Amino acid sequence: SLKKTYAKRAETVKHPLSLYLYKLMDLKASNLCLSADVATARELLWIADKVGPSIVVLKTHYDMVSGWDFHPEHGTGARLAALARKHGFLIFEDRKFGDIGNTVELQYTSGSARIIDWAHIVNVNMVPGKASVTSLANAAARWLERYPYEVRTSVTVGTPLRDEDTDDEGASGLSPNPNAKDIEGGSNDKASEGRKGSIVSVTTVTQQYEPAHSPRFGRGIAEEGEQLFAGVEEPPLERGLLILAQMSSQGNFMNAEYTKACVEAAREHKEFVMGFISQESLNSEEEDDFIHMTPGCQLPPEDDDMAEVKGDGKGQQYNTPQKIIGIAGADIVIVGRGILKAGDPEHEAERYRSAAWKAYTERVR
Ligand code: UP6
Repeated sequence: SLKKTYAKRAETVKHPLSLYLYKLMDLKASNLCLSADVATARELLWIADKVGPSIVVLKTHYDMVSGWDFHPEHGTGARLAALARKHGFLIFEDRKFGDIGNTVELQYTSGSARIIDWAHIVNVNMVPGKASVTSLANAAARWLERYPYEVRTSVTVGTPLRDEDTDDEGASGLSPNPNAKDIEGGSNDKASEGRKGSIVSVTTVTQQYEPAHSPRFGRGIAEEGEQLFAGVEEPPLERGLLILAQMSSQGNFMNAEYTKACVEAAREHKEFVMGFISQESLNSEEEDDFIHMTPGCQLPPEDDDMAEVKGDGKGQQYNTPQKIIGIAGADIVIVGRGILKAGDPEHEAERYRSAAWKAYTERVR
């Protein structure tokens, strides 16, 4: 199954959000997740907009971000959700829930952050037992049911906008530009071949909802005039979970037996569990199609590609995209400081995207 393309997997996968993600990956020629570990909400929104075209998932740790605005309609979560619609990526809050079922449920759905409202994906540290997975699954199902009226947005796609036109922050009165170009990945770059998709502006949006409920952010609701990534539909409302089955850190306690229990829990909750945070592919049974996202990823510096990638001196261990995707068989690389600490994060994100995509194309060839 390591030979199967993302497009092929999209044809059979059951989880609606995984289906959406596979489509995005295929369309953007990207299997890159940015771990947006920045200090302020301002930087978070800035980096999400800059790196958005190169990634399919944006990973957050909302609790390390200062100035996070909790306002449901125009706070940080809402603004991230709008950027996710504009560039075509999913938001993954790396909360690593790890408590009794009742507590994780409340941490997921309540409090100031109301994570479930803006994060398409969350993850769980299953140390307290499988009940934490069941509870999060139930919470997500209830959340979905609370909006049975379904906000239907019908989007008439307008003229594609040029990339440059979207740079300006306050540019919501964007002038449609007929000379639109596709999001490019460098024309002489082999790994970016076949990338499609561009940003368009929404011209018509119809929303219907019961008067008792106001439309909430984070549920893929676009507004008139908003910029949208064209090529795939908006993400489904279903939420997804990743189980933390293996860690990248030195001397961690997640042994083989623990990892096996994580796979079992995933198989028991296929309607909610999309896959794993792991260091390798854990799909074994014929029908398994879990998605694997792997942190602990860096490339050697551009000017010294023979340099070894090691750790950060604080327990983190790094592997290259080639090793993670090509050899270990994971699907998405998660990169934080490798991109964030670079002089030009936008350029560096493209370098990681291209390397990880190359490892994938070589694997499925
Ligand atoms: N992360 C790991 N290893 C794991 C699980 N999660 O590093 O096993 C998370 C960290 C951080 C990111 O919390 O947000 O992935 C890695 O960042 P880095 O690329 O800067 O090391």
